[in-house]
Amino acid sequence: MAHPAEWKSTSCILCSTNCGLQVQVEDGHFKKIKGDKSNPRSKGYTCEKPSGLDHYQNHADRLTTPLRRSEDGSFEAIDWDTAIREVAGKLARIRDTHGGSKIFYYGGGGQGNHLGGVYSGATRRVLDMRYSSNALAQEKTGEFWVERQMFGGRPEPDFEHAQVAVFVGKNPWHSHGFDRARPILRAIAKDRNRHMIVVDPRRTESADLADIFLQVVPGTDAFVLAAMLKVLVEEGLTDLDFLSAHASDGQALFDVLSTVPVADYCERAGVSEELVRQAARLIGGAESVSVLEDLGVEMAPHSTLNSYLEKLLYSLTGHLARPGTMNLGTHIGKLIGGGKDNKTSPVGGHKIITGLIPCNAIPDEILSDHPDRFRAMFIESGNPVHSLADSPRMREALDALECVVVIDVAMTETAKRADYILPAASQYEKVETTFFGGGFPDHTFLLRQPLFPIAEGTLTEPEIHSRLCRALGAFEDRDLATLREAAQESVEKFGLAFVQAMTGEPKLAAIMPVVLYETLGRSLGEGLEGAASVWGAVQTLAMENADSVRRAGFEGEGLALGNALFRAILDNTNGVVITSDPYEATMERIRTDDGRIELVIPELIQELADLIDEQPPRTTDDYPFILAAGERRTSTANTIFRDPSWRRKDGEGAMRMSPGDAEGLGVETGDRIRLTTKRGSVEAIVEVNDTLREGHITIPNGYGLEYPDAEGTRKVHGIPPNELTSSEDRDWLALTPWHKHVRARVEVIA
Ligand SMILES: Nc1nc2c(c(=O)[nH]1)N[C@H]1C(S)=C(S)[C@@H](COP(=O)(O)OP(=O)(O)OC[C@H]3O[C@@H](n4cnc5c(=O)[nH]c(N)nc54)[C@H](O)[C@@H]3O)O[C@H]1N2
Ligand SMILES: Nc1nc2c(c(=O)[nH]1)N[C@H]1C(S)=C(S)[C@@H](COP(=O)(O)OP(=O)(O)OC[C@H]3O[C@@H](n4cnc5c(=O)[nH]c(N)nc54)[C@H](O)[C@@H]3O)O[C@H]1N2
Ligand code: SF4
Ligand SMILES: [Mo]
Repeated sequence: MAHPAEWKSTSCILCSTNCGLQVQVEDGHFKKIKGDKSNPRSKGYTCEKPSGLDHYQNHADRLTTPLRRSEDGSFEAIDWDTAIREVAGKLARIRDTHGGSKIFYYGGGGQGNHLGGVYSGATRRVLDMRYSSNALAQEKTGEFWVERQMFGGRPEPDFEHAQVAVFVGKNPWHSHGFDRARPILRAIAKDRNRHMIVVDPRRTESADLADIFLQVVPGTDAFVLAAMLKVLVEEGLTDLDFLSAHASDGQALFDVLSTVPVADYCERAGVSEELVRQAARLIGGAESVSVLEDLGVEMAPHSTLNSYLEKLLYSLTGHLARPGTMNLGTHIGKLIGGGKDNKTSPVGGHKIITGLIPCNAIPDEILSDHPDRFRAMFIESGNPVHSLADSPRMREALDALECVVVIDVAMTETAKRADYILPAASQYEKVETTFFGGGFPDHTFLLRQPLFPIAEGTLTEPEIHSRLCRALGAFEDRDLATLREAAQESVEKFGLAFVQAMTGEPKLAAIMPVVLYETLGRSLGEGLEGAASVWGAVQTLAMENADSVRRAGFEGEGLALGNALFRAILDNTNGVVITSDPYEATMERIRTDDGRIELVIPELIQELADLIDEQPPRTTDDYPFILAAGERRTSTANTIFRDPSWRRKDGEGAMRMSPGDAEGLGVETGDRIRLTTKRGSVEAIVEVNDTLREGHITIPNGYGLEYPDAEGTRKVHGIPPNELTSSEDRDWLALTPWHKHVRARVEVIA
């Protein structure tokens, strides 16, 4: 008789919110998946997508052995010892000949796996790899740059309590981006005292719930946002008391805003001036406002300027540091490099923001005869050939490198170009977590524990990095004896010994995450070794935010406080509140030079002033459409699912087009068309869709992966969006690609 399977806690890995899940597993498969009501963040909520998670855990493209490229270009299976020895040898040779800065690191995590990136820190130090990047540097670095200047931190919205919710180029119904998005959107829509404003060229599922929907001409958000800010100033809706108490002198900004022609800018953006004024009045008059921007304005013209104007909406109206407004919370772990934003890329001289080289610059930093060009690339948990702009050029760049090493779970478009592929255990076969958005006033954290045994032939990232560091001569077992002994005794003993080692032994300090893994990690129990770096992260958190940690109910001084937190994280597999803050903490966390919100960013004020000379739209006779290349839909989850059979509908990923445009071309839903940009041309299937403006077309993200079909023939399923994009259409400051704004042509296939 079968006994009832056990429910285990974990979380979804398909988007940044990482909703809590309860699952049953059997024979290496997910059997049942449901929302976890005891998860403090998601409280039982999930969307429709995690039901497909077995397609991530089990699929035909899982890697099961290290692979090495042979002379004839094919891959041959090699054992782990050979793989580690050769990878370490090759990369060390490049470091010793040309310098470690010529080895470029990319990736480090997806939506729900950020520990691999932490452990890579050790390998990077040993190889002296100075430059790195990841997908954030093709979406969020412009926003980060603005936030650093204005606040010295990253304010997060509180839509659960906001009276007015504003979404700019963001469709939370499908893309989420905050906990329990759909119930919260519905609650706002139902409540007559609460309001939603959506700025989007498409009448999205979120826009359908909005009180004010500004259906902008694609790429004109800067005009709309400038007009709203002008109305706020003109109609006396800014919060002068707040500004005089907390903000810098904004005269240079107000001078430019005073010249904004509201009616004219609304006309250029294709929206009603009256609606724009109403939206500004709602924001100015509300008790609380939260605002969220995303790819619709970041991957479009005036990307960084849009981020600045969006942040001015809530800053000028004083919507910070209260429930329902924008707040600055605590952070655990690191997704971005530290340091000041004053470095530039070695070849192109492009701004490195939050430690990340702009993704759009990567090919140019390789395909050059500049002495400082990158000569090797170490890629981990990222698929840049598929996900960065201009896939053909990215392939060319990878092929030009002396050595490409990829750590992944799957044979991806990127792995296919590698010299060595190191297969990783899946995200449900090891301890993992996300460092994305923790929440305010309560910051929750969930450490996922393994659900399945590690797949045969694979290793976890901490183990891979540890072996690489060892092969590179960074440590030997005898260096770790004292720490291992201490760890066997207790976490407390270990903590003291570790602090001593980190201050007294620079050799070990350089590879801190791997030392943690090899010492504390080995004492945590089988399968939990990778949790060791979380101990380091919580100690940092507890040191920097002791009061916040205590308010969450933890006790102790110094290391003891962090140890208490670490234990709670190991014990509470459905998540735990790690810090708790009063709203005043937000103002104290503003880390600009003078502790005041900086209203003036000179580079962007100039761009704002220059808008006056720009006449949208940006289409041409050859390319009369604006294509948004990479729309989030119910059938997309980046490239986390490779097996196309996870999709219940929209199998090919249709190109959406307005009824008017379809009629003009004489096409109907299901017809095939040819979609062409200056960079590439693909066939697509049409979906006539009345949520689009005329002249605007969209294709989904995450499609176009190669995967065996029913007969076992490898085939590309749907459109790989970046065969159509180019890396030169981009923001001047952060180099963010304009994926939502690709000029295109559509032709009927006879
Ligand atoms: N289902 C699903 N959810 C996901 C993901 C996924 O792949 N699938 N990916 C996750 C990731 S990595 C991210 S970064 C987020 C992204 O989340 P979002 O940014 O919300 O997703 P998108 O659909 O790419 O773009 C948002 C909106 O921008 C609009 N837009 C296009 N052009 C313009 C414009 O010129 N102006 C304005 N104002 N809007 C415009 C689009 O119509 C769309 O509704 O989603 C996350 N969530
Ligand atoms: N044209 C266009 N391009 C876009 C977008 C768009 O809207 N339009 N969106 C962009 C955005 S916002 C983002 S965030 C990127 C996302 O693009 P990527 O950063 O490339 O991210 P993912 O698709 O999440 O893929 C991450 C990789 O991690 C691998 N992986 C999964 N689990 C593990 C694991 O446990 N260990 C290891 N080592 N690897 C693992 C997967 O197989 C996959 O290869 O795409 C971007 N590309
Ligand atoms: S909202 Fe995101 S994290 Fe939550 S269940 Fe859906 S895909 Fe998973
Ligand atoms: Mo993203």
